[in-house]
Amino acid sequence: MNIGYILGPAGSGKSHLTASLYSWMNLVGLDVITLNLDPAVVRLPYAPDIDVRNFVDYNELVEKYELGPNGGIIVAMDHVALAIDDIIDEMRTFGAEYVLIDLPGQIETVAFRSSGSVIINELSRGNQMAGLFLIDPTLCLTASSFISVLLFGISINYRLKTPINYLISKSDLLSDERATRINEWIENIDFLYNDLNEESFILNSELSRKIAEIILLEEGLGEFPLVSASTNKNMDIVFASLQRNWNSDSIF
Ligand SMILES: Nc1nc2c(ncn2[C@@H]2O[C@H](COP(=O)(O)OP(=O)(O)OP(=O)(O)O)[C@@H](O)[C@H]2O)c(=O)[nH]1
Ligand SMILES: [Mg+2]
Repeated sequence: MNIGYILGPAGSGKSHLTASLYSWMNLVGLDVITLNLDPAVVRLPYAPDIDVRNFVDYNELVEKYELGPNGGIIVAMDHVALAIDDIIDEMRTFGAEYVLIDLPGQIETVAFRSSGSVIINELSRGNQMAGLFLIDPTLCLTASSFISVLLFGISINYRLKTPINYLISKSDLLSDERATRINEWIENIDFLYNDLNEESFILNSELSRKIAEIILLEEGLGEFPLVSASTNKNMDIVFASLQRNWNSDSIF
């Protein structure tokens, strides 16, 4: 199976992108299914073919162990890790060529805890994996916030060790001016560096420049397509970027 998993900060549009990409793939005749891997989600903008909520009862765990929202999702993801073989068995019964996985809002629980590595490692066994990291443009109004979101994506990449493409989500909310600015930051490091310097920035400017150079020049994060789940903008480009990673032997 070719598995595309969708991650990004809370509210960055993961579930809506899953819905939008699924619809596009279906429309062009690809054999695709969706897996909701968020045990705590209440409403989804699509009807998942496989739903982790049928394997792990988040509310019951919260009640049983008297947990708050963060403790609840941590314990629930531990239970997802325990149930991952059964989830994969159900995935296989569909015999689909492509699977899209919608990850939980609290992405730290997947990225930074061992349950997340267990889940991703098990899914990777015998399958091609590729991630999509959503950059919410409303969180990138300044150069420093743009860098901090990218660093978050890179640190997740270190943990999950599968190739990741970076997308700018909710592009229908972006003014032309903001879209141009973000594009300039990506295309020309001097724009990013100048804007960083204009902020009263806490890191020293030499360190800022080095970080910007490493993540945009040396890390080679690739293109940053502007996508929108509201208008279905650039779903073909998103699929092509997944496909490049599925077809490559690259290990991050
Ligand atoms: N305008 C616009 N709004 C969007 C788009 N994608 C998502 N949204 C809105 O952003 C909010 C969050 O979207 P979700 O898809 O639930 O985001 P998520 O990353 O799955 O959220 P969590 O799982 O809670 O972290 C919702 O109010 C969506 O309607 C988009 O492409 N355009
Ligand atoms: Mg979601």
